[in-house]
Amino acid sequence: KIVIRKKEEVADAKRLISVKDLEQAEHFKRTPYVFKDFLLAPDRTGIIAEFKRRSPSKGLINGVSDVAEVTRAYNAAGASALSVLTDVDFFGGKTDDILAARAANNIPILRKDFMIDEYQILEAKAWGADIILLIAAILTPQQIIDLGQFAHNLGLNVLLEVHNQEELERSICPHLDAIGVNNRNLADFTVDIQTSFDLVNQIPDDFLKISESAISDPKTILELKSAGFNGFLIGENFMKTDNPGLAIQDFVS
Ligand code: IGP
Repeated sequence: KIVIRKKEEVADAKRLISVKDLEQAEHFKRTPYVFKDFLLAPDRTGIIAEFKRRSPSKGLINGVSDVAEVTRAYNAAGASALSVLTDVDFFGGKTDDILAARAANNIPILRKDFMIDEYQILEAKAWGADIILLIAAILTPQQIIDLGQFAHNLGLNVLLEVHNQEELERSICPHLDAIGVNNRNLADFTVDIQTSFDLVNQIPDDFLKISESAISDPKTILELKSAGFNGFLIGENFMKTDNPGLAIQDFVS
């Protein structure tokens, strides 16, 4: 399954590019943006807009759009942050997507991938990302502490993703900045926004609160906001159109 595949991927990557090489990359020196500053900025929407070519549940979503062009349009429409998939096999992502998004934008970028190893966090920093994702369903509480601390020591922001109360309770620790409730059940891919409403009050106020997946209506954002959410991760609703940049513009206006 996913963890085994990621372990192989990391082992392959390590053979090609050493930790030392990553640490010498140009972006490694930059100070990452502070996620909170952009998520809560009054002139931004709280939307974390995602660039995603394909997904395991939908197959091909968008095979034509250009990552620099789309992320620039997301940014111009008031996105608080960008989410860029770097998983190759399931999501059709690539390393260069983060580099291209970074070159085109001055807002935080989330490296959206299945993080299991410190090496991937060093990659994220070297590529110019600002936020990393830790998925509770595939990590032990100790891994979340260790990876979260490792990311914080590099100045990166940490987003923890949970699906239910049990994952939230066992995973919560001080080395996190934001907690995302994924409305998509990773086991069967069914989606239910209610997951967010059910969990929001269980998230301590010291963390930013983000609702992830299956958001397709601006009205839903208003409801999530009044329930206490600060951020809204949206991918497919924009990427499934011919022009994701135009889609976000319509969505926010
Ligand atoms: C975006 P959607 O339904 O708007 O395309 O969802 C995002 O939440 C989803 O891509 C996602 C994801 C993930 C992808 C949430 N958690 C973990 C890969 C890995």
